[in-house]
Amino acid sequence: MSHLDAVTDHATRRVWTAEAARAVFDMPFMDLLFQAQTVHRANFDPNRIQLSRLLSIKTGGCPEDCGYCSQSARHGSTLSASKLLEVERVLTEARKARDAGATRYCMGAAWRSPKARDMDQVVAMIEGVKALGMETCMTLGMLDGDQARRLKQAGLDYYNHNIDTSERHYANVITTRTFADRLDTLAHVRDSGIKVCSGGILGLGEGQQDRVDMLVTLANLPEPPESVPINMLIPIPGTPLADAQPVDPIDFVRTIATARIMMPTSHVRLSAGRTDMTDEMQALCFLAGANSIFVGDTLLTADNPAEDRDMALLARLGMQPMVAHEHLPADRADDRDHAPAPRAEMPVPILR
Ligand code: SAM
Ligand code: DTB
Ligand code: SF4
Repeated sequence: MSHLDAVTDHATRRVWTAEAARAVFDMPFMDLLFQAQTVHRANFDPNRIQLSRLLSIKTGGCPEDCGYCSQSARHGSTLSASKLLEVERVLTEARKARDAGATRYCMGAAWRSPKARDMDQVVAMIEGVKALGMETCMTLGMLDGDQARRLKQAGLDYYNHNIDTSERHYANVITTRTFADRLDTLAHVRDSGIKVCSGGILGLGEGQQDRVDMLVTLANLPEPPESVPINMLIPIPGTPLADAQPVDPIDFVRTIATARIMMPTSHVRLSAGRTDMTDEMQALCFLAGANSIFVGDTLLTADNPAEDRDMALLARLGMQPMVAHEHLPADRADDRDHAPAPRAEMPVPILR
């Protein structure tokens, strides 16, 4: 995309009101899915999916009190804390993930924010994983501007930092930092030139409007995130949300579809919680516009579907993995081994 295109795109981009977003979320389910799939096809090949792999590079002992998390030292979860992994160990794991078909390697640390003494090791991990030909992503907690620039210099492609829920509901889930802190880090990441990965979790005791408002915040950022992970809470024994009310699967699919319509060119990732979803629910999420998943038996600390089960599902659905750096619609102009997706007009739902 040229600079002029970027400016035009920004100038013409729709600013979402909570009311307009809620009207999308509340559409009859069939209209919502049809519209989401149409927007999806206008921007992506609907039969391709981006595969990311996660590794916890520093597990447990986190000083934050996120009510959903196994890694907070403030809850009664049984997880024991470990030190930052050696670079070689990370690269061995990344090589295995690449050989199994993952194109993006996401490294997560249970930190409030990275310490100065850890930065050299983190930088070496980014450089090493990049040298394997994979896209790199990190999620290390809050960053200041200098830290974001350092990670960018090392070659980091994406930084994951979720807003998790609406501003209204945030303090019911996390008290050791604010929603505004999250937005500050996202601004540092964006300003440094690293691509933004930001989304949230459903099942934190939020209402329908909180789900919609979370998407409004993401879609109305100065630039929407390139990646939007939508997680379904994995209830962790010992955490305050261990017994939270499960999410209605239809509401989960509605949230994915609304994210697709509001952020047409972003990758929407069907993230945590897939072990508790049927194949049919996952297929509905893909129909609603999700086009990325985490593969591999473990997320950070919790289970993910077995790799052979995922590959069988993708094969049954006729879905092909994307290649590394195939993430923005503009990329599709490149000579790829697939035909470009047809451009479709936005349908007008007929309401009687
Ligand atoms: N410490 C860093 C931070 O919070 O930004 C990075 C790691 S943190 C585990 C990454 C994200 O995983 C969280 O923001 C949250 O959205 C998601 N997550 C954590 N625990 C989860 C759970 N039990 N179920 C679903 N998603 C979860
Ligand atoms: C995201 O939105 N989900 C991933 C990734 N970003 C870092 C993490 C999911 C964590 C699930 C719980 C666990 O494994 O502990
Ligand atoms: Fe720490 Fe991140 Fe877990 Fe919150 S989500 S407790 S910041 S590891």
